[in-house]
Amino acid sequence: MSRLIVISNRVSRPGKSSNQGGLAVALSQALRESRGIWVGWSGEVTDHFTGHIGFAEADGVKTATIDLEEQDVDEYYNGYANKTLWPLFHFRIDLAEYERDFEGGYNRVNQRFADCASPLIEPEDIIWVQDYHLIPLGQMFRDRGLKNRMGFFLHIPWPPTRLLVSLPHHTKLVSSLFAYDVVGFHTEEWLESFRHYIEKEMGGTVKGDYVTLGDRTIQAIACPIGINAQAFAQAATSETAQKMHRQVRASLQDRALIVGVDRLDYSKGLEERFNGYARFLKDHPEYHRKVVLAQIAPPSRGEVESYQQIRATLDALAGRINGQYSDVDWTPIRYVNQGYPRDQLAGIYRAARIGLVTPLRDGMNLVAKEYVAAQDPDDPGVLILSRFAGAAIQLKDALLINPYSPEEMSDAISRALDMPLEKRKARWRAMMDSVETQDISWWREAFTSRLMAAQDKTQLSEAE
Ligand code: GDG
Repeated sequence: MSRLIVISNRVSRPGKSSNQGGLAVALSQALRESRGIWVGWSGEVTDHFTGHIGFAEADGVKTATIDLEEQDVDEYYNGYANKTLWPLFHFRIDLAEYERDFEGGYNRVNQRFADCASPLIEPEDIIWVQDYHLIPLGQMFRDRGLKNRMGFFLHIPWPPTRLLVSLPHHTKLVSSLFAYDVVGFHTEEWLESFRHYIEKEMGGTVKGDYVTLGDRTIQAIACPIGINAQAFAQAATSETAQKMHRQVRASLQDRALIVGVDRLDYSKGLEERFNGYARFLKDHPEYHRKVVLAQIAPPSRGEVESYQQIRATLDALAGRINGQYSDVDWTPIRYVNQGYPRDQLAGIYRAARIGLVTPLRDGMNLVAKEYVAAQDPDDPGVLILSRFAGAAIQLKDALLINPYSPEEMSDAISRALDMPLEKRKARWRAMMDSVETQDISWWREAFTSRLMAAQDKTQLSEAE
């Protein structure tokens, strides 16, 4: 069995299993079984970059991490990754900042990853690079003579060509993807945009899954990420979850709970969600005092200005809506800027009659799937989901809405609250089937099996 080498911006600390995200769990299993290594930034900042690698092992998973300099973090992580690529890839060119220093820092840190990881890699290893922080890394490995099978997975959307061309040196960045053997996206829509760019902007060709640019042919595929559905469903009935469930229900006094859970990010459509909910309160006075929206939004990327702005906007908006509609014994929005451990979160999902997931643009969105997995099969809640989340392709039995329309959001909320049990069950069953079938192990297998098979074709063309 080939060793799997996973490389991502951050490495999830092994061992904290109950709090680990699905991705960490899925990758950990494959890493453990293949005796592989997970390589990434430690999250630590050092005065001078030395290239020192910190090795650790927990639960049978080996990790190799490097520390970065403050300038690296500013230019690569806060800069190019989160001020340039993140907004651009979420269709927000109005928020994207194009600074030469960011691009320079991004390339420098990718070179640092390449320098540190290359000596750890053996010829038979399979390399799997994760996400927009490390797009050019594969090319840098090839420049260092690595011939391994290499895959890349993009966890965020791929933007339309007309937006992508606003990025300085976009052709250089995109061509570097041709160093990989397999490049994966969550949905056909993102894959289509990628192919469009290659054909129209670069004169490449597409034949089925094969995309050719110059003398390189790679496979570009859609491979939707899932969650560990079984584990999540179990978490929702754990003792911790039940306790949380009871606590939340007791605080509601028979009111219906609507829940939102998102990193505090402008792509998640929180402002539009609050406005849609306000519209619901305006349109449906009969529901006053009968519903509560709990929005859990742990702050993220607080060093980036656009995140400080969205936070200030939401503070003001939640205050305004609560000011307008609250009573001394009822507050329509509970806006919470803290995170909860996974089991507690699962209990909150299960207590909620509606899961309100309304990103303006999202590669996939795992919260939608977690909400489904956490429901009580005998009395499931209703998922309201943005059409612009990758997850909408699979979760067709959610109430799909345009998150920019407060009216659609208002109508969907009242429809969900009025939905009879049998209809809720039927919709939930269909969604749960999809969440269970295309779960996180399915995703990992689907991608890595493509990557393993990719070698055959390379060998063939070398032999020809
Ligand atoms: C990127 C893409 C794609 C959130 N608050 C708490 C908490 N979370 C967990 C959720 C969920 C995860 O964070 C968020 O995942 P999403 O998929 O919703 O969004 P991103 O963070 O933007 O992820 C996205 C994903 O990558 C995977 O490819 O789906 O489109 O943007 O798992 O549960 N977890 C806990 N407490 C919290 O308060 N424990």
